[in-house]
Amino acid sequence: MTVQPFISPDLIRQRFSKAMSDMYRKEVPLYGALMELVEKTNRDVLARQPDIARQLNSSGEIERLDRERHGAIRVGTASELATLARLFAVMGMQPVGYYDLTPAGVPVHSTAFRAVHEEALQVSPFRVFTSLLRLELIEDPALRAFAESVLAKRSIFTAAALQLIELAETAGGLNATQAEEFVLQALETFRWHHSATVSAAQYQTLSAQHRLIADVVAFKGPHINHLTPRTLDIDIVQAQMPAHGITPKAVIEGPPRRQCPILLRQTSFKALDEPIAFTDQPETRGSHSARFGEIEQRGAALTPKGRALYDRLLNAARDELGDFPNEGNAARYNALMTRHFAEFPDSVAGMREQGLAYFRYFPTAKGLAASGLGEVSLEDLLREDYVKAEPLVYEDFLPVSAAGIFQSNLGDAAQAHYGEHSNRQAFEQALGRSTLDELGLYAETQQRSLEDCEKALAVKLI
Ligand code: OOG
Ligand code: NI
Repeated sequence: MTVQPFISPDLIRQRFSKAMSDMYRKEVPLYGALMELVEKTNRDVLARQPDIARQLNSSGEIERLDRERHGAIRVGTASELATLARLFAVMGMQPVGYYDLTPAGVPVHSTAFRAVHEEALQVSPFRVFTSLLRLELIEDPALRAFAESVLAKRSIFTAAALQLIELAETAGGLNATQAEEFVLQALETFRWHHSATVSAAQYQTLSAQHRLIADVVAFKGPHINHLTPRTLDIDIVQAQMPAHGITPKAVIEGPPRRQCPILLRQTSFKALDEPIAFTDQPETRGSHSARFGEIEQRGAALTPKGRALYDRLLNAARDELGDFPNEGNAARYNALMTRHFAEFPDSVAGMREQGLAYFRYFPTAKGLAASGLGEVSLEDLLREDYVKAEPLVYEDFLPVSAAGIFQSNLGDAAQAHYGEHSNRQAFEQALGRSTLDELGLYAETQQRSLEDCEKALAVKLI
């Protein structure tokens, strides 16, 4: 008998991402409509703007664009989160970043599971924004105890998924047959369930405390609540959504429209009411809104200096607005954002010279043809057109934007005030490991690209 070799975790992730997309398309028909709109917009942008096409070609991003998705889930207990971390690790995904959503009145804290190396991201950039409910923020002790007891009874993983996770850990990987089974089993955790695990009255009590609490506690598993494609022009998609029967939220989250996109811009459309059956009323159908649609446009990853500037300008615009952005003040918000962000250089050269963004450096044909340059500076190589700089794409999320997405999909009634805030330590304890610092990952990718240039051009950077 021949022994099957291990299959790369990156390929398992690629297959899982495809399986997730197929499942979601079946579960949420509007997702299919949104995907078509995004694909058409991306084709149009590439045809109309050769600069963007050229940049995506030279960074290799063009190959991952159509596969690019992020999903989101919410879990209820530390042990669910810790097992998820192990499940994602089988697919080469690690927890990156810590996001505290309590300042926005959402009782969760979160991380993003994703691949961390540029080569792995190239195979599959699939990522999952994963939130842990903070039951300690429920003030009523009886309700908290009830939520804990409901969560304690459920198992969100299939027995086979747990076995395959353990096998991958002990053996060091999965072969093709095992990986195929793993994808099927892992998918079950993210599936939508029409039947709730609580009675109608219990659901109402949980929901009255916070709609998000009902969403996490009242179901068998952490259904994927959205799956987001990446567009090259979010303003076009936002403008065209109504004509496709989709009503987007009032404002696009993140930075304003720019020549050189930075970080992440996102918009979403409301969760649909879905029929559900409660334990005491299997026939009478209740309704619950969990799932929504979202699209995103990604731009350059910012350095600590660039991020500080982004945060300052965003806060200044929001302070001046004096309220959460909504339908009534959307036009004023957009104008304020544009005015404040005029201070943020909007060119590759400007962002590079001021150290605001991370870049990847690529040798040019001209550089490869030149030889014997010896010791040179990066500035010299750029000036001579021996290397070129492409902004490194932002792979993560933004806390203020995520809060806006949560709020618009849960409804305004979902806002609450929590005295207790950020608790990364408790999150990491639940997770069973620490989260990775995204800025360090970008710096490493940038550094590797510089080393590759040194090798390819046989130069020593000084
Ligand atoms: C996650 C909301 C945040 C994003 O892209 O920032 C998010 C959730 O609703 O579970 O998806
Ligand atoms: Ni999202």
